[in-house]
Amino acid sequence: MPPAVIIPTYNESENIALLISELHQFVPELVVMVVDDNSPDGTGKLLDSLAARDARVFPLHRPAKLGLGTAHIAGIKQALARGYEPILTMDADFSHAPRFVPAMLREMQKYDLVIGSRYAPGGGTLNCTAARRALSRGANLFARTVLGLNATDTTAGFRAYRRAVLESIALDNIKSNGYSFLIEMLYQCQEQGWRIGETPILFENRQRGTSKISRQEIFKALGTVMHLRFEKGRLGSRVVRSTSQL
Ligand SMILES: Nc1nc2c(ncn2[C@@H]2O[C@H](COP(=O)(O)OP(=O)(O)O)[C@@H](O)[C@H]2O)c(=O)[nH]1
Ligand SMILES: [Mg+2]
Repeated sequence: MPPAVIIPTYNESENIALLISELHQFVPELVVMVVDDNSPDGTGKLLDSLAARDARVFPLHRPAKLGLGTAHIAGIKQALARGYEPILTMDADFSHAPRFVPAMLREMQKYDLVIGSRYAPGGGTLNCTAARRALSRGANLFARTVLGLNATDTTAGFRAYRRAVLESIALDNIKSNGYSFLIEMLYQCQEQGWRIGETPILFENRQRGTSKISRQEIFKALGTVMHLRFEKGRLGSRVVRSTSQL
């Protein structure tokens, strides 16, 4: 089965067509599953017209903005049902550049989960404000320290998962959204003992469209990390499957 990538979108009409075409330049067989939350800017309609011309494009429409985490889960469930291997996730805004996908796919020969990482040796960020860089660094330090995560980039949405990894996680028990969803998924993968690797990427701030991650989500992420840590302490070494309501 071919690999698939899941891309959540909310108002990404300026980016998505270009991104899909660039992805196919690097990985022609890639199935692109885009989870659109009824974007007011017409991203969903654009996707339907792309899908009519290209069988590798697979739009999933949701009725309203329901959050990044549930968008990932909806996409993952579809990708699992359709048998794709491996299953990648990335953002629509070119912060995760298609040119890094081949290296991530190559690393899947060694790992069960590969993270496109800003903080692995050779990685970095471009055009990000000092505030955003500090926020990302702080969130990573916090998640790594509190949960004992080994990866350097714990909030990155640029990932490649082996199917078996996703099948091992109780997706319906994951309630968190936004950044906390990504931390929670990584935590579950590490707890299950999967081999986790990182490939360096240059993360570029978006040039088109606007960021949708709110300040409120950042605070929720802090709460989720604390909740996961609490559960871990309470359950000892048992695998934690039920998770935060945050
Ligand atoms: N389907 C869906 N996609 C979302 C939602 N929130 C953000 N996204 C998408 O998730 C990706 C990351 O969001 P972005 O605004 O770039 O976050 P930032 O880079 O952290 O500021 C982008 O592709 C967004 O379009 C949502 O509620 N639903
Ligand atoms: Mg972004």
